Amino acid sequence: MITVLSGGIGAARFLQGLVQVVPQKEVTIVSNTADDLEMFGLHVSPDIDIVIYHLAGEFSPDRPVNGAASMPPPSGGGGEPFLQQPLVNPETGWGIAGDTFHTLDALARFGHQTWFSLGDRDLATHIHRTHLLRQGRTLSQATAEIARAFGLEVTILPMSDQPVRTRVETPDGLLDFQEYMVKRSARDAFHGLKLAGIEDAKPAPGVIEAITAAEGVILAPSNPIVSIGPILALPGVRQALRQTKARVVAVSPIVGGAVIKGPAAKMMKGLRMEVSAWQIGWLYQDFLDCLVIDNADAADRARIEALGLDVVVTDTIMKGMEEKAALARRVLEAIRGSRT
Ligand code: FO1
Repeated sequence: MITVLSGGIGAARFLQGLVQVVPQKEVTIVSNTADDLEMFGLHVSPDIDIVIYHLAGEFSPDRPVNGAASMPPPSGGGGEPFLQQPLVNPETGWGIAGDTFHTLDALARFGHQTWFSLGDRDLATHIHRTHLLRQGRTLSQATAEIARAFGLEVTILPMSDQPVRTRVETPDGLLDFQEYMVKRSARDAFHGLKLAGIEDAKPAPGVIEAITAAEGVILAPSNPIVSIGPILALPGVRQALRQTKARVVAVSPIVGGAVIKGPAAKMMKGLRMEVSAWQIGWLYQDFLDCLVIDNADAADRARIEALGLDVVVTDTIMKGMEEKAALARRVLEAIRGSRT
């Protein structure tokens, strides 16, 4: 079994590669839920949905999209179908491809806020999730039902069934994460964050077991501060990562000393951190076995090794399905120790 600690888009793209090389049934995803929000009384879990929409879609038994003829068959799966047309909107990386926004437009008439773009089909997910929660299901149970309805065989665990919410410290005071990120386009200076509710939150059922019983644990190339950070802040998670017999491998979200997309660089600088692959290794050094870094960061190798970590240098930019699968294979090799 492979367990992946996951944020949103970067993690979802990595997972598209992983499910090409590991059967879905052998993959457990622990998703950040500190970005969750309530809109129009509906519970929205952006990171969970981003992962579901990236992994759901049209499958075919043929080669992957962009796949070269020389591509070896997926290991272990023996005929796992390839995802040809993901459900996710390819332009944004969130929401559903081809979705419409009639409901949001109609809500604007009543004075509702529309800065968070919830498409009509996407809204069905949030309506259903909220319905399940009001019937008394936990977020874990609701997430499992939704993932199954989208035809997924991976296990998706929210990091916690209790609400944990990221609040960003800015010169204008504390802002809800999505207000900071989306409504105000991450323009405010980032002075730090608070995880509201973390004191009362426990890891969701199965999270600690997924870490301790896995063959390998992967930290996806996600924002270390607001995506992976909240998962690590839950009681017992860091300890489980330190104690597990599994190899723990992180994929650096840094490429050439920068972040491809999103506010991670701004947040790291705001916390007086270096924006570098080394800094990622430093943040995870107490439990990490191996850091996978991009070729563009190869100069950091010795500094990261000095932290006591193995380092794999490879191409981490995931342009097409083929590159995603190649990166996943490289990470699996790091777990199984065949090449570092
Ligand atoms: N991100 C945006 O930048 N603008 C949006 O309007 C927006 C809407 C949205 C709706 C559903 C959903 O699941 C995600 C959405 N996101 C949007 C992305 C999301 O807020 C962030 O990328 C994640 O929270 C960070 O992982």
